[in-house]
Order: sequence, then structure tokens, then C-alpha cells
Amino acid sequence: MMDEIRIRRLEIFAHHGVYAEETQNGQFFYVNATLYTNTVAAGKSDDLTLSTNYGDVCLFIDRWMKENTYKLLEAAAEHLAEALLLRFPLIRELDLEIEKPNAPIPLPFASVSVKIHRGWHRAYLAVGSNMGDKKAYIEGAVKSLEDHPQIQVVKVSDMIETKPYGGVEQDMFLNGAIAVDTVFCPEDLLEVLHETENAAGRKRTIHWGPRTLDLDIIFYDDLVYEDENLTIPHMDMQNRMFVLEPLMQLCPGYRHPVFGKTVSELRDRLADR
Ligand code: PH2
Ligand code: MG
Ligand code: MG
Repeated sequence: MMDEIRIRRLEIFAHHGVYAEETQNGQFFYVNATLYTNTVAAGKSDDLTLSTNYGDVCLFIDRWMKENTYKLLEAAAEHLAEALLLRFPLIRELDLEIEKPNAPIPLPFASVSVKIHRGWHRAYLAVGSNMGDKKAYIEGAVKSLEDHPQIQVVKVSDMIETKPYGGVEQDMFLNGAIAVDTVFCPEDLLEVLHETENAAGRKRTIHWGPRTLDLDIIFYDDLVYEDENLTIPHMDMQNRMFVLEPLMQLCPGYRHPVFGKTVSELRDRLADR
């Protein structure tokens, strides 16, 4: 369980709302926030620089609420939560509630609000290239991931040369893995990876064929997820030494949420086959 810094009923005059009189006249809002962070270092040292100053957070929220106008409380909460996570790096997750005590409802009521939970997620990505200047394509990908404020590159493995896996006759690959922290949901992260592949001139011609750049999501927290265009964990990672070897440098003890085996155990099992 993480520690919490809590802000209750911060009162702010702002202009969010669907109706014209709301955006024109403005009204009072209350913001409640629970900031999940580790307070041990600040607690032991009594040093504010090792924590998040709740006064700074309140001033940031007040200013943000006044400088922006959204129709929906949902949208205000969504965007404010992301702004807080990007601005205050020690906050790993937060609960954010925006209350509108005087909402235009023709009935007696105490308050309405929207409350959301958002945070940073740890993802492990596999990267590969087997066309042109492979090393430059991969280095370019790492750099362009770093350029997204919503993505923090935590660690990059060594790149290894690997034989092509699967039926297609093609050039040797350069492969590696990247640990990132991100506020993106899996679908949005995948979209950024596709944009990065496209920027590297990736053409989708032969399935499993040669590519300038391939970026795959291997793990996303402990998530198990499947839809038409995304499966997490990556469905074939347990059979790919070119994924497991680089992951050994990043997260040997991470436990696969479906197989119940660590990366290290999966690597040993594949090596024994
Ligand atoms: N990617 C593939 C197919 N085969 N083989 C190696 N060695 N490295 C890869 O990255 C790779 C592959 C499809 O994504
Ligand atoms: Mg791939
Ligand atoms: Mg891919």
C-alpha cells in the first residue's frame, strides 16, 4: 500500500459546464485529491524537497481550473489528472474528484461530482529492426519515445543480433527491450508505437517480413487484456529468445500474469527446449 497526501474541498471559482450561463458566469467547484506517493524519505529526514508540497499542488489545481474551460466534469478531471501526474513526478497515482455543489439541477441536492483514479503504468516493450541502419532506427525510436511527456524511458537493454524467427527468409535482426513508465492506457500507447514505426518508414507489406522498426508491448503492469488489435502480455513472447534475453536485463523477476512464471524461468524453460 502506498502512502497518501490528501486535499479536501479545495474551493475554486471557475467556468466549466455545458450551459452558456455556466461558462459565462462561472461558479464554485470543490476539488478533492488523494495523492499516492512514498512519504518514507521525507518522513525520516523531515525534508520537504523529498516530498510533494501540497501547497504547490493546490495552487497548480486552482490555476489549472481557472485557465481551462471544459463542458464536462469528466473532461476537466481527465485532463487535470494528467497535468498533475506530469507536473509532480513523485505522485505515482491519484484519486481526483471535482464537485459542482451548485450545478444547474432544478431539485434540492447537496452536490454532484466526478471522481477518477489515474496513474503511471510500467510497460515493457520489445524493439526490433532488420533493414537499413538498424541501430539508428532503434536509437531514433528510443529518442522519440522520450520526447512524449506522457512516456518516461526508464531503462534500455543492450541490443543483440538475432536470427530471423518464423518462416520468412530475411536479414538478421537487431533486438532489444525498453522499460517505460507511461500515463497512456494500452490503446494510446500502442498508437504512439505505431506512429513511431511509421515515422521510421515502416511499410506493412509481408506479414512477419523485413521491417525498419517494430515496437511491441510485451507487458503492461500485471494487465491481461485482449481485443482485435492488441493482446497483453504479448501472445508469443514465451517462445522468443530475442524478447526474453533483453528482458532479462530489465525485469528478470517480473512474473508473467498468465503463466505464473518469471521472465528468468521463461527464459530457462525456452533454453531447455
Ligand atoms: N520479429 C518478428 C518475426 N521474427 N525474428 C527476430 N530475430 N527478431 C524479431 O524482432 C522478429 C523476428 C515479427 O515481429
Ligand atoms: Mg514483433
Ligand atoms: Mg509489431
